[in-house]
Amino acid sequence: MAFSYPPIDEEILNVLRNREEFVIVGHVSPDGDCISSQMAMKALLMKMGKTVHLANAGPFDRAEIAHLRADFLTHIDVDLHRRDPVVVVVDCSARERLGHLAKEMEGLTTVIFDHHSSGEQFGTYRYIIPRSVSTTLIIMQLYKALAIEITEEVAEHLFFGFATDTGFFRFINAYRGETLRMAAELVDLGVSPNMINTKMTGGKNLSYIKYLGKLIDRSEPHLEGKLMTSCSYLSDNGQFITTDKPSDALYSMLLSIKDVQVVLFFKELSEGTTEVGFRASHQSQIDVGALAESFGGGGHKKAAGATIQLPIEIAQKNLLDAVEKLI
Ligand SMILES: [Mn+2]
Repeated sequence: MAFSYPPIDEEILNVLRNREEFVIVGHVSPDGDCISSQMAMKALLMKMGKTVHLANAGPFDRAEIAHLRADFLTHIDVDLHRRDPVVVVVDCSARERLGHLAKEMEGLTTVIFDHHSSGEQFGTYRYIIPRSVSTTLIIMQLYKALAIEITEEVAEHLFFGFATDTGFFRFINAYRGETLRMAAELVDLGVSPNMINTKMTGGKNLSYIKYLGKLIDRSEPHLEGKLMTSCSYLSDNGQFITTDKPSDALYSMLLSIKDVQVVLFFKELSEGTTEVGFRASHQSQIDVGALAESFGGGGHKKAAGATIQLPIEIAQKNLLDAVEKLI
């Protein structure tokens, strides 16, 4: 029952070995795992002597990654496309989650490294391991397969993505010793979990904490307390720094309420556009990844997201109806 990573196809390794120019792409609204995977993949290809570009449609609105914005292209322009680079997609298996870059990379050889289970398959080559707790640990397999040394800097990227997606070890299940052994290997390469935790959780503004308080204040139970919702409105933008997302803290607080199975967080992006965050409790049978997918989004069984082209009140009503059918 213990899990281990399957070998990476020789075909994929050969594309990385034989081609010269690469664009590494991640999903929109990148998180720690996405950005760290992009950085670690860049370091790997640089070590192999390749020409490498990073691209992400953004926005870089999470505090822990905001300082990296300048390292990323926002477009694959015509000149770059003409040189026929290989596109390496990390932490994303649904084309829609690439934003405008999806269209810009059409016609290029595409290799996907990911751990999301939802979404319609795309790409020329794929190494998708839904049981991997983070995409960075998939990139770590690639370092091993290509026998490239993991430097301390790369180890930090790999650990950072792992720490983000496991809620700092909290979401790891039984029989997953391989994950802890890989984390231990990274710590022995010089990573300080203590320092990574400070990087992930520290440095916040007071306004962020007050915004979190507001979101908790607006939370409401539905379906006899099995569903909790909260929402963020356009009018919050003037009052709080809403670009620092307190959603992870919000989810863990609302999921800690007795009997809660699903948490939905609605964020009004514009008059007619609503971003929805989905979380399911550990005990819940509901697959929020599939639910998000039915609204044009995607993700995992326990955590997912979707952007819906409807006003926030209507998006809320539609989601409530959908969850009621599942509970
Ligand atoms: Mn991830």
